[in-house]
Amino acid sequence: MERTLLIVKPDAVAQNVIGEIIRRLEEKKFRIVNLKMVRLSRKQAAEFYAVHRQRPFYNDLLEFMTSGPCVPMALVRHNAVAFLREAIGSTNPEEAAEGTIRKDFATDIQNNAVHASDSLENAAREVAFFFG
Ligand code: 3AN
Repeated sequence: MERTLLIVKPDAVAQNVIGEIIRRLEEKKFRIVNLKMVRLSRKQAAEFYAVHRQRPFYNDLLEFMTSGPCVPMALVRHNAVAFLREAIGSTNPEEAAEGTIRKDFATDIQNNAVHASDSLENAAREVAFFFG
């Protein structure tokens, strides 16, 4: 079993689809082992996305991620990291597969509804970031 992190981002919270996203994950056999609603501070968002600090979209990303509450959750499943990345779809919703969360709920490449850890190593770091 693996543990990974999903964040329902502020755009999806504003669309009232927290429950629908959770329903889809539970249907795919992810077990929620931790969950909360938080409004990230600028400092927290900067730390979480530090890997992107040289990218041109970094400032906009921090603005977006601090624009409203988000819902991080720790999920457990066999092969959780890869399965979750598949379930959310491509970063750019125009490239996301049918039936993925981003295909259905993302607005654009920045306002893309959810975050999911991209490796087991990052999953451990990101789960610890929110849940200690
Ligand atoms: P993913 O979330 O699919 O792992 P990353 O890690 O490359 O994608 O990007 C982190 C976040 O940064 C994305 N979820 C998105 O909100 C934002 N982002 C990524 N690429 C772009 C881009 N080209 N323009 C604007 N925002 C972007």
